[in-house]
Amino acid sequence: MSETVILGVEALTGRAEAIFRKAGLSSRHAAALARVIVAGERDGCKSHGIYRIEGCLRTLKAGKVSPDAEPILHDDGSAVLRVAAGGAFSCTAFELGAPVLAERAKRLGLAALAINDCTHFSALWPEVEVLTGMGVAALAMCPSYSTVAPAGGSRPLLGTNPIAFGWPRPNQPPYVFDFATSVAARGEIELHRRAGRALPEGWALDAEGEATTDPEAALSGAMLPFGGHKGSAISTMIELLAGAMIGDMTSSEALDWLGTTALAPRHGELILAFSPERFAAGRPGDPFARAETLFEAIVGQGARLPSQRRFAAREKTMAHGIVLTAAEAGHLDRLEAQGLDAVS
Ligand code: NDP
Ligand code: PYC
Repeated sequence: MSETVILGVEALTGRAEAIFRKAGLSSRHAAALARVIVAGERDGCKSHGIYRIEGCLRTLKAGKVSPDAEPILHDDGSAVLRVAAGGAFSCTAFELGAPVLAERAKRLGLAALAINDCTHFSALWPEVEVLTGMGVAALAMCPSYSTVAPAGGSRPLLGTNPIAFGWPRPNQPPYVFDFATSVAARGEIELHRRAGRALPEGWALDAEGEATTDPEAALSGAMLPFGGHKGSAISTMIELLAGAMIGDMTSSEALDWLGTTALAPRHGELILAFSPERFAAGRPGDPFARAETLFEAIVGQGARLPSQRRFAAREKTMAHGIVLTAAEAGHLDRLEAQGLDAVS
């Protein structure tokens, strides 16, 4: 086998979708899942790319996610929208709620979408990008399952709890950041383990609470929050807003329910959308023009904007295809051929 295999975005999406359909997912869920996973590969975000297919299949096989529940939108006309995901993957629930959320934010200035009872394993930037594409600023967050020690602690309690923000920019890609509130996403630790690479210092503790650079020890120990007490507090806020407040599971409850971190976690998600025009109305200056001044000043110092690397990766893969290693391509072949039998 050659060292690498190159696939177009459409071809890889088709293959991922076929794997999910063969595993029993409805066409709607299979297509939405394939899109978000291939977007990760396309944008050079390996921690939420095709390696996640296996975890999705494991979760399906364990009966911990519905293959076909249809999301249901609950809209009482207020600023608070809900989508009940019915225990299925989150992507279709988001796709159903997003246009209504954007419309409501434009009408009221600010609106929120709570997604309940979903299995959520994906990056958040695909979601905030959809919303910026609809002309609103967006802030998305969700818990995960307990794998991160609070600052000053030594045992898993918080999740890797991602938070993402997007700001629409005229005639160019949006300003987007998206990160785990742990030093790195858990997916990064798993990728280090698979590659036999040591972790950078400061990412994790072992099961005895000692600092470790061994990915195995980190996976059975505790990850650390980014920025010490600051990341720990933001992560706690996410447990409160996107867990307790929306009546869904916190990371610790999600782990109790699932019983393992080998499967994708079930919990809720909170997405806020803002209309910059509505907030700025009657005040001096155009918010979008003022944002551009800020971005230019950042870049003017030689710094880069978040997502700049991702957008560059996207441009490259859209032109030249997605490069998979021989191991990744072989893994995909195996999942395609064996379906749920390929996973334990
Ligand atoms: P990274 O640390 O890789 O990146 C975080 C953000 O910072 C990105 O927007 C990135 O942009 C930006 N960035 C990185 N370096 C710089 C720089 N030098 N200057 C300016 N901006 C920079 O992300 P994480 O490992 O923390 O998270 C990876 C993904 O994991 C996220 O997409 C997150 O949603 C996902 N995740 C999902 C979870 C879930 O439960 N669903 C749980 C935890 C994480 P760029 O991409 O361009 O480098
Ligand atoms: O990478 O930390 C992570 C993660 C947890 C759940 C989905 N992704």
